[in-house]
Amino acid sequence: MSNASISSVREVNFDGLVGPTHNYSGLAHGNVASMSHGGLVSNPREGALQGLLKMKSLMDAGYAQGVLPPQQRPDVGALRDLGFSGRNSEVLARAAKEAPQLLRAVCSASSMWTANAGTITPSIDAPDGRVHFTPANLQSSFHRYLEPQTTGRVLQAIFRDEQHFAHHPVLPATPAFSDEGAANHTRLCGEHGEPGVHLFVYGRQAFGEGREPIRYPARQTLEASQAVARQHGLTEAQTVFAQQHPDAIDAGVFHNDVIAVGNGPVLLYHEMAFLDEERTLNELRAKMTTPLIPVRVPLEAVSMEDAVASYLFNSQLLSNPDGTMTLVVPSECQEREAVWRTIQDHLLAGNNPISDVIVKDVKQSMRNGGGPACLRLRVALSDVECAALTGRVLLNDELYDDLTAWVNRHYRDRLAVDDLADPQLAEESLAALDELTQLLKIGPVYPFQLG
Ligand code: SUG
Repeated sequence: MSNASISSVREVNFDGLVGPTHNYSGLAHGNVASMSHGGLVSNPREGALQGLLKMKSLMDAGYAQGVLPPQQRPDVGALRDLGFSGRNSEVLARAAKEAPQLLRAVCSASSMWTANAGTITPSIDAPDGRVHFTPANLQSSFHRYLEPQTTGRVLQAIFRDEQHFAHHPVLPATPAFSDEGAANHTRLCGEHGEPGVHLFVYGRQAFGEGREPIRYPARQTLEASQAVARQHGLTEAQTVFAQQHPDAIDAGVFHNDVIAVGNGPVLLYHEMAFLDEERTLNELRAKMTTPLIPVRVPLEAVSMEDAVASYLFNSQLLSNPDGTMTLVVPSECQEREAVWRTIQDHLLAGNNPISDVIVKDVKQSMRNGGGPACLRLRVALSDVECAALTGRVLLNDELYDDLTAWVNRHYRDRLAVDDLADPQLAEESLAALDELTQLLKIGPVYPFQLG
């Protein structure tokens, strides 16, 4: 049994810090924003500060906020594994000349999107009363396949106490078990401390028959979702597996969190989210112990193009103490009239707990296809579990000031794709990360620190 009491549990959003090599290389196939912004000059400093400001404003509004560090980039070790040798500067120079796509991939700051870091089951739902973690293998693209090892070390460093936290191996990094983590997983419940039902949304079946997208890849398999549920000890009564609509994937919805968001008993979703909407809702209703509150946005209100461009559904839906919920949307939602009107007339004025909206500017991330919800990993924790965290990872004013100063000290305000081979950038990045692990007090997690 869990040692968490219902009222002491709250959701902590762990946002990923934008790393010093944040750039626009157009690496993510099927992610319309990433594909269309490839080649732009990025501003890593602005990206990191935008992320920190989002965290700070949510902390100031009373929500529990955590932070996760970025990864070691450029990943020179990955280039060495692919046959490049010599000093670091030589490896980078050769890769830039002979395989620029590989250099770009090993420089991606994609770990900022911590919704893809892994899947989490809170202790109340797990048979052993511990919080369970599985880092996502992210095998569907090379630049993201480089993340899980460090992600696992970071999660184990922070959620270190074995009495409260259990860590599982990354699923086999092969197409059959393609796993993109919490971006395709939603826990529905009453209060966060009450037992929940886990909605796993997959894009295709590896070993079964079924429809698949034609244009863009389905990144999550049913078999991966089932394996994660098994690792965490979730039963049939606690899980619903639903297929994402293949037409939505083909329209640029590469994760479920680009077209649906849930919190507590509320499921806010677009008509095109699920292949079998009725069966999905009915199964959720049958398994949940509290009434489901579906908030459906029809195609006639928000087109697929508007949904993908505005990232309306990549909002955070946060619980307030009075039972209402706040929707945290990217500023792109204000720029699309139909979307803004839907927020005002359909969501805020509708018969549901959503009572207000916060608009955040996370444009540096949005241009790579990452909105407010992509930037955070949700972990429901009791007070006791929060107290068992290792490191200085829960945001307060002092940590915010320290991180802001750290970004201003180390980050460039301009990074073009051609700058990625600059050996100086690699050195700057390592110096920044070394300082960061000390600042966060999480110990060594990066390959260069582990020798
Ligand atoms: O995997 N973009 C990410 C965006 C992930 C958004 N996450 C969620 N929806 N949860 C991706 O497509 C682009 C990186 C680049 O081009 O450097 C990128 O990987």
